[in-house]
Amino acid sequence: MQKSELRDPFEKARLEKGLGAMEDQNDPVKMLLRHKDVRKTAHNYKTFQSAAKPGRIVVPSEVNIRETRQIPFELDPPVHGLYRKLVEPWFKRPLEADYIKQLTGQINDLVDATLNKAQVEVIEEFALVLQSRALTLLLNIPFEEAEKWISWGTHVFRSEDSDLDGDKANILYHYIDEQIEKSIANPGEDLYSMLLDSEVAGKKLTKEEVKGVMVLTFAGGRDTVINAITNAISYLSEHQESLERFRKEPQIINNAVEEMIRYFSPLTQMGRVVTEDTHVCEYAVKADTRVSLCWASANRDAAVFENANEIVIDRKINPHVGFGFSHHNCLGATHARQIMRILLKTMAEKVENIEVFDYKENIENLGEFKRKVGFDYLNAKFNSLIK
Ligand code: EMZ
Repeated sequence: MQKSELRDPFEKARLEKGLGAMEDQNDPVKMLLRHKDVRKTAHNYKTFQSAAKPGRIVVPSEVNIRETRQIPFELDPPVHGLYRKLVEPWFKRPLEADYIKQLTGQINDLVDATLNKAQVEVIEEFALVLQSRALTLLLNIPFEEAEKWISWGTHVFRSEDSDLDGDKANILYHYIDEQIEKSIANPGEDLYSMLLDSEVAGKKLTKEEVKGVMVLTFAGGRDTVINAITNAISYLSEHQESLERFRKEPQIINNAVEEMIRYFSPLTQMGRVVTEDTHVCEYAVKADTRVSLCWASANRDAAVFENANEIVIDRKINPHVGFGFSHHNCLGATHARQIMRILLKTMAEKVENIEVFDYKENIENLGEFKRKVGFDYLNAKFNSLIK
């Protein structure tokens, strides 16, 4: 078994029933496993809603540690569209030349500082640092602020002993409240100030709504981006030839990023709350229960992907749902894609190979399934191309 392999635990259930099941804090989840069903259900926001009690569509549910509604993620159309339209241009800034230049600079510096170090713990010393620094660009705030976020660790709601750590969540909520007050007192060019200055349907956003966008921005792109980076490093450690290919054929890097997102599926699933008695895959589901759209399973569906359990580094047709699907597709995807593209390019330019010394897999317990989503730690050395 290769250490970079992410096995597909859903195959049998996907083929036989199309459905899986898991318990979660007395609010069970029926998991949709087929690509077709996941996409169809993502479209049907009337029967499968996101605008339920804040935290309930997340698996594991965050209802006990969060009251703030994440926006636009926990809204349904048509209201969802009004907020999405407001934030969308901001979250497309990663396409701008200056943003790319700054992100490239950050990633170059970090890879340079990591090259030839005897040992690097890839999550804490590389992926978390990269994610946090890049987030300063997305928020358009000073680079130094990243130090604070790095000190929070890899997940804003999870700690080593608990999947749902209320104390940890409070650190983030207080921090965001403080930043909102600072931006009110002293508006700038940052995301907080832009939101505070915006209107939806002729009304200024409330502080609670601004907080909702900010909590999503901090929480949604943290462990997901960290998993994507760490899994990519692990993959490259076993596929030196891919680094070589990126050097010779940089045009395949964009395909490689999509393929990695498909294969890694950094976010396993996302829930919906059922609004009326209905059926999924011929099984009855009751109103006010939960289903989930299991992106990780859909992304290995052999009905859609040839050689679904392999990374085909230049895969051309790739309708993956790693960034979700339909109107809720990932708001941060443009930023995440740029991080991954620049990372692969920079690694190819500077790194000959990666040695992994030891590692521990991060396994999610999902009822009948166990899924590796990344690592708890990964100790490695990046050997430089130019000696
Ligand atoms: C939520 C979620 C969003 C949730 C796209 O995913 O990501 C999770 O990591 C957070 O815990 O609150 O933001």
